[in-house]
Amino acid sequence: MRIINTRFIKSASKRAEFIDDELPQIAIVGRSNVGKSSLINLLTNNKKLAKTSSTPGRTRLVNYFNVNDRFYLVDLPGYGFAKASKNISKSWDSVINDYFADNEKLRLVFVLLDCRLAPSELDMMMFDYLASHELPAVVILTKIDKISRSQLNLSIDKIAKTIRFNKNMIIPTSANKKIGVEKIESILDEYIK
Ligand SMILES: Nc1nc2c(ncn2[C@@H]2O[C@H](COP(=O)(O)OP(=O)(O)O)[C@@H](O)[C@H]2O)c(=O)[nH]1
Ligand SMILES: [Mg+2]
Repeated sequence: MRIINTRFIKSASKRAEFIDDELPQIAIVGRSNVGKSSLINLLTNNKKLAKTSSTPGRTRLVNYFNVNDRFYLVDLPGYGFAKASKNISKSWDSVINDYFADNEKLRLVFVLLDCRLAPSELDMMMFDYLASHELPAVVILTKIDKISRSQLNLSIDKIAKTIRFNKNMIIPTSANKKIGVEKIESILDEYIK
Protein backbone atom coordinates (compact mmCIF):
# COMPACT_ATOMS: atom_id res chain seq x y z
CA MET A 1 0.00 0.00 0.00
CA ARG A 2 1.36 3.40 -0.96
CA ILE A 3 0.54 6.03 1.62
CA ILE A 4 -1.04 8.80 -0.43
CA ASN A 5 -3.52 10.66 1.68
CA THR A 6 -3.20 11.32 5.41
CA ARG A 7 -4.93 13.68 7.77
CA PHE A 8 -4.92 14.37 11.48
CA ILE A 9 -8.28 13.44 12.97
CA LYS A 10 -8.16 14.05 16.70
CA SER A 11 -6.33 13.77 20.01
CA ALA A 12 -7.88 11.75 22.81
CA SER A 13 -7.03 11.90 26.51
CA LYS A 14 -9.35 9.19 27.77
CA ARG A 15 -11.23 6.08 26.77
CA ALA A 16 -14.48 7.90 26.03
CA GLU A 17 -12.66 9.93 23.38
CA PHE A 18 -11.03 6.99 21.60
CA ILE A 19 -12.05 6.31 18.02
CA ASP A 20 -13.97 3.09 17.50
CA ASP A 21 -15.34 3.01 13.97
CA GLU A 22 -15.04 0.59 11.07
CA LEU A 23 -11.39 1.34 10.23
CA PRO A 24 -8.56 -0.84 11.57
CA GLN A 25 -5.78 0.76 13.61
CA ILE A 26 -1.99 0.54 13.77
CA ALA A 27 -0.41 1.93 16.94
CA ILE A 28 3.03 3.47 17.37
CA VAL A 29 4.77 3.13 20.74
CA GLY A 30 8.20 3.86 22.14
CA ARG A 31 10.02 5.91 24.70
CA SER A 32 9.95 9.69 24.50
CA ASN A 33 12.29 11.06 21.82
CA VAL A 34 12.74 7.74 20.04
CA GLY A 35 11.30 9.31 16.88
CA LYS A 36 7.55 8.60 16.83
CA SER A 37 6.53 12.00 15.46
CA SER A 38 9.37 11.92 12.95
CA LEU A 39 8.24 8.48 11.74
CA ILE A 40 4.73 9.81 11.14
CA ASN A 41 6.25 12.73 9.29
CA LEU A 42 8.34 10.33 7.18
CA LEU A 43 5.47 7.96 6.40
CA THR A 44 2.98 10.66 5.55
CA ASN A 45 5.47 13.04 3.95
CA ASN A 46 3.45 15.83 5.46
CA LYS A 47 5.22 18.42 7.59
CA LYS A 48 2.01 20.07 8.68
CA LEU A 49 0.88 16.73 10.08
CA ALA A 50 4.09 16.16 12.02
CA LYS A 51 3.84 19.63 13.47
CA THR A 52 0.39 18.74 14.72
CA SER A 53 1.62 15.61 16.43
CA SER A 54 4.63 17.26 18.04
CA THR A 55 2.64 20.04 19.68
CA PRO A 56 3.91 19.73 23.29
CA GLY A 57 0.45 19.53 24.86
CA ARG A 58 -0.40 16.62 22.61
CA THR A 59 2.48 14.35 23.64
CA ARG A 60 0.48 12.83 26.53
CA LEU A 61 -2.44 12.14 24.24
CA VAL A 62 -3.50 9.49 21.78
CA ASN A 63 -3.28 11.09 18.33
CA TYR A 64 -5.22 9.62 15.40
CA PHE A 65 -4.17 10.00 11.77
CA ASN A 66 -6.39 8.72 8.97
CA VAL A 67 -4.31 7.08 6.22
CA ASN A 68 -5.84 6.61 2.74
CA ASP A 69 -9.25 6.23 4.42
CA ARG A 70 -8.08 2.64 5.03
CA PHE A 71 -6.75 2.72 8.60
CA TYR A 72 -5.72 4.92 11.52
CA LEU A 73 -2.11 5.40 12.46
CA VAL A 74 -2.28 5.98 16.21
CA ASP A 75 0.49 7.87 18.00
CA LEU A 76 0.54 6.83 21.68
CA PRO A 77 2.21 8.79 24.51
CA GLY A 78 5.94 8.17 24.89
CA TYR A 79 6.88 6.13 27.92
CA GLY A 80 9.76 6.66 30.33
CA PHE A 81 9.03 10.26 31.18
CA ALA A 82 9.21 9.80 34.94
CA LYS A 83 12.88 8.85 35.03
CA ALA A 84 13.32 9.67 38.70
CA SER A 85 10.36 7.56 39.68
CA LYS A 86 11.00 4.07 41.02
CA ASN A 87 7.44 3.21 40.18
CA ILE A 88 7.46 1.87 36.65
CA SER A 89 3.71 2.19 36.19
CA LYS A 90 4.14 5.93 36.62
CA SER A 91 6.37 6.12 33.58
CA TRP A 92 3.90 4.16 31.49
CA ASP A 93 0.85 6.29 30.90
CA SER A 94 -2.41 4.63 31.94
CA VAL A 95 -3.88 5.91 28.69
CA ILE A 96 -1.62 3.34 26.96
CA ASN A 97 -3.20 0.49 28.93
CA ASP A 98 -6.65 1.91 28.25
CA TYR A 99 -5.90 2.11 24.54
CA PHE A 100 -4.77 -1.53 24.36
CA ALA A 101 -7.59 -2.93 26.50
CA ASP A 102 -10.21 -4.77 24.44
CA ASN A 103 -9.21 -2.93 21.29
CA GLU A 104 -10.72 -4.99 18.51
CA LYS A 105 -9.63 -2.55 15.81
CA LEU A 106 -5.95 -2.81 16.63
CA ARG A 107 -4.18 -4.87 13.97
CA LEU A 108 -0.50 -4.16 14.58
CA VAL A 109 1.84 -2.28 16.90
CA PHE A 110 4.99 -0.55 15.70
CA VAL A 111 7.47 -0.57 18.58
CA LEU A 112 10.16 2.03 17.97
CA LEU A 113 13.71 1.45 19.21
CA ASP A 114 16.69 3.74 18.80
CA CYS A 115 19.25 1.75 16.78
CA ARG A 116 22.05 2.95 19.10
CA LEU A 117 20.49 1.82 22.38
CA ALA A 118 19.80 -1.50 24.02
CA PRO A 119 16.06 -1.99 24.62
CA SER A 120 15.12 -0.54 28.02
CA GLU A 121 13.24 -2.24 30.82
CA LEU A 122 10.11 -0.44 29.68
CA ASP A 123 10.63 -1.61 26.09
CA MET A 124 10.92 -5.18 27.38
CA MET A 125 7.74 -4.70 29.42
CA MET A 126 6.01 -3.50 26.28
CA PHE A 127 7.10 -6.59 24.32
CA ASP A 128 5.90 -8.85 27.16
CA TYR A 129 2.62 -6.98 27.32
CA LEU A 130 2.03 -7.25 23.56
CA ALA A 131 2.96 -10.95 23.52
CA SER A 132 0.65 -11.75 26.43
CA HIS A 133 -2.22 -9.95 24.69
CA GLU A 134 -1.38 -11.69 21.41
CA LEU A 135 -0.91 -8.39 19.64
CA PRO A 136 1.34 -8.55 16.57
CA ALA A 137 4.35 -6.25 16.75
CA VAL A 138 6.93 -5.03 14.27
CA VAL A 139 10.06 -3.26 15.48
CA ILE A 140 11.06 -0.03 13.79
CA LEU A 141 14.70 0.91 14.38
CA THR A 142 15.03 4.68 14.26
CA LYS A 143 17.89 7.10 13.47
CA ILE A 144 20.04 4.68 11.46
CA ASP A 145 21.71 7.68 9.78
CA LYS A 146 23.60 8.08 13.06
CA ILE A 147 25.58 4.82 12.72
CA SER A 148 27.54 2.93 10.04
CA ARG A 149 26.18 -0.05 8.15
CA SER A 150 28.39 -2.49 10.07
CA GLN A 151 27.30 -0.98 13.38
CA LEU A 152 23.71 -1.31 12.21
CA ASN A 153 24.12 -5.01 11.42
CA LEU A 154 25.64 -5.62 14.86
CA SER A 155 22.87 -3.64 16.47
CA ILE A 156 20.14 -5.57 14.65
CA ASP A 157 21.71 -8.89 15.72
CA LYS A 158 21.94 -7.77 19.34
CA ILE A 159 18.45 -6.33 19.53
CA ALA A 160 16.91 -9.35 17.77
CA LYS A 161 18.50 -11.60 20.39
CA THR A 162 17.47 -9.43 23.32
CA ILE A 163 13.83 -9.18 22.32
CA ARG A 164 13.73 -12.65 20.68
CA PHE A 165 12.45 -11.33 17.36
CA ASN A 166 13.13 -12.59 13.89
CA LYS A 167 15.46 -10.13 12.15
CA ASN A 168 13.02 -9.58 9.31
CA MET A 169 10.52 -8.20 11.82
CA ILE A 170 12.99 -5.40 12.55
CA ILE A 171 12.89 -2.53 10.07
CA PRO A 172 15.76 -0.02 9.90
CA THR A 173 14.59 3.53 9.27
CA SER A 174 15.84 7.10 9.13
CA ALA A 175 13.50 10.06 9.12
CA ASN A 176 16.41 12.33 8.20
CA LYS A 177 17.54 10.25 5.21
CA LYS A 178 14.04 9.03 4.35
CA ILE A 179 14.91 5.34 4.67
CA GLY A 180 12.42 2.55 5.34
CA VAL A 181 9.12 3.80 3.92
CA GLU A 182 8.78 1.05 1.26
CA LYS A 183 9.41 -1.71 3.79
CA ILE A 184 6.82 -0.29 6.15
CA GLU A 185 4.34 0.11 3.30
CA SER A 186 4.77 -3.54 2.34
CA ILE A 187 4.14 -4.55 5.97
CA LEU A 188 0.87 -2.58 5.87
CA ASP A 189 -0.43 -4.88 3.12
CA GLU A 190 -0.04 -7.87 5.43
CA TYR A 191 -2.10 -6.38 8.25
CA ILE A 192 -4.62 -4.08 6.56
CA LYS A 193 -6.91 -6.10 4.36
N1 LIG B 1 19.39 11.88 13.06
C1 LIG B 1 18.10 11.57 13.21
N2 LIG B 1 17.38 12.20 14.17
C2 LIG B 1 16.08 11.84 14.32
C3 LIG B 1 15.46 10.84 13.52
N3 LIG B 1 14.19 10.70 13.93
C4 LIG B 1 13.99 11.58 14.94
N4 LIG B 1 15.13 12.27 15.19
C5 LIG B 1 15.32 13.34 16.20
O1 LIG B 1 15.05 12.81 17.49
C6 LIG B 1 14.34 13.76 18.30
C7 LIG B 1 13.03 13.19 18.80
O2 LIG B 1 12.17 12.93 17.69
P1 LIG B 1 10.58 12.89 17.81
O3 LIG B 1 10.06 12.42 16.50
O4 LIG B 1 10.04 14.17 18.34
O5 LIG B 1 10.40 11.75 18.94
P2 LIG B 1 9.08 11.32 19.74
O6 LIG B 1 9.19 11.94 21.11
O7 LIG B 1 9.18 9.83 19.84
O8 LIG B 1 7.89 11.77 18.97
C8 LIG B 1 14.16 14.99 17.41
O9 LIG B 1 15.19 15.90 17.69
C9 LIG B 1 14.30 14.45 16.00
O10 LIG B 1 14.78 15.39 15.08
C10 LIG B 1 16.28 10.21 12.50
O11 LIG B 1 15.84 9.31 11.75
N5 LIG B 1 17.57 10.62 12.41
MG1 LIG C 1 6.20 12.85 19.51
